[in-house]
Amino acid sequence: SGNGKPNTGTIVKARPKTKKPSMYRVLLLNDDYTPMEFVVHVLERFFGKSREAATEIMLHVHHRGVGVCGVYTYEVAETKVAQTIEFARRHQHPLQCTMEKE
Ligand code: TYC
Repeated sequence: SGNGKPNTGTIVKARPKTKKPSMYRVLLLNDDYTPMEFVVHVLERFFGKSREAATEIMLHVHHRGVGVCGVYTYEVAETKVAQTIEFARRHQHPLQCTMEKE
């Protein structure tokens, strides 16, 4: 209550719930065939990375097998994964991308 009207027993405004959304890591996976330059381009185009940051992530994935492209809310992460896989497929590269809850 607390809204000035007669109290009906309905809970009017308690603390507004500002739940933080769960966040998801988007991961890029290494393979033996996708050109390094293509991976750098994907990171620039779909993940907003600079040439330098993209190269660093690409080399990390190349050497370690997997790496983080970014951390996003569920729908944004899902969209970036789909865009990456579709763009790679269209260029006939086997590049794979996935997401995991943080
Ligand atoms: N391993 C690839 C090569 O040697 C390069 C590469 C890096 C592929 C990162 C995928 O996610 C990847 N051409």
